[in-house]
Amino acid sequence: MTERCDLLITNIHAATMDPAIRGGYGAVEDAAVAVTGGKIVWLGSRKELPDCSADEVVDGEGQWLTPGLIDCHTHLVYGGHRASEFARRLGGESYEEVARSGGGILSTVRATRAASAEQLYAAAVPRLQALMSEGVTTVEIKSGYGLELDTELKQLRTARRLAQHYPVEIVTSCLAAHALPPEYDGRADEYIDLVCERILPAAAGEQLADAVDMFCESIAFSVKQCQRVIDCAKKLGLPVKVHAEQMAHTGATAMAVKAGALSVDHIEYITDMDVAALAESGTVAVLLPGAFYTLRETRTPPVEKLRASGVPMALASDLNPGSCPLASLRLMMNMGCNFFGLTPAEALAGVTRAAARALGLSCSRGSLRVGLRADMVLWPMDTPDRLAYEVGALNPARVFFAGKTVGGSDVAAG
Ligand code: DI6
Ligand code: FE
Repeated sequence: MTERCDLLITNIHAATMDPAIRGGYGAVEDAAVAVTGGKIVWLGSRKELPDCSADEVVDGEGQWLTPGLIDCHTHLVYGGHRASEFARRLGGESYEEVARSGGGILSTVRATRAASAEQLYAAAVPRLQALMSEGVTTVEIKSGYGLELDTELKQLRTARRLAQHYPVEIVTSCLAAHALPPEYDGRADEYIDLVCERILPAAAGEQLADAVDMFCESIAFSVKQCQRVIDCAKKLGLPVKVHAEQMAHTGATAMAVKAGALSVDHIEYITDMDVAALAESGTVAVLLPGAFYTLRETRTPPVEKLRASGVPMALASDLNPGSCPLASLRLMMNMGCNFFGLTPAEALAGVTRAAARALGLSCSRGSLRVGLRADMVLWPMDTPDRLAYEVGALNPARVFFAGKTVGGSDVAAG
């Protein structure tokens, strides 16, 4: 480290989430962190901190510093809401029944097509702000409520625009293969032609998509159709992610692993063979307990087997108007423990290190290590176990985005 740095944070405990440091949190107690040019340039025990001066010094007052949280799976740009569908489901109809009767995703497609770019943006802002207030510094946002060229691009442009106005990184996925639009009823293969020949090339051409996602499920697209989407993404040079085995086993995970997908998401119905295939791959298992909870599912993903096989497990909100209208990644950490049996340390790894990997971004974020971007959160707590344990009152004291303070109660207090 040079003697001068932009920011020095001392008197903290660091939950680095660095697997090279022992213990689930990669904890360094009584630590200091130095930042220059938006990146971490030194991190270690405060006693070993070299002589240096800093433009800004923050006394962490014995609080814990974690990596910025990463929500690696959201659908947070959409029009309208589905409160009436919530009532129908409470009355006993299933998610699939509502979807098959023209509600569900297609109801949001109608509202998203009808919304202006301005309206879409305005509706997305409070959802993004809710995540950011919890220390989220990177958010993945999917399209998938347009299902035709213009609206898919409108959604992706809205996601990009959010990043221009808020101190957060937005990563986009084109999910044009989310549902069959009504105008293609009975012609799913022809819709996949449209996705591969028009929508994905246009999204890639305008650099609006960082990845390609698809919904491989009986109410959406078959493995064969999804394979065509994967082939197209590969030609365009885009990585893929797959909504897999959420409601039944379809073979989506095997397909995704073979394609070298970044992640398989949901995976309540994966088999032992799928777990073994994931363990051999670089593909991350993304767990979405909020959708499990909202749909009142009973089948949980096989966390013990995933853990025993060493498959990295990310946790995300799946924030969307149907299966998870819950804009809280902290709540997902709590649900990941209570419903799926994650440990609190696994829950934090799930929204940091593993989430970065699920986005193909582990070279730049997801843990506190020299060389990574200084996306960090200072929490007023005496143990990081509290992050998954409690929700609502334990909030960031300070949020750093690329080394700049962008939020937290310390800032609000002035
Ligand atoms: N799986 C989900 O959980 C969301 N999409 C998907 O493919 C649900 C989207 C919605 O109901 O609007
Ligand atoms: Fe989803």
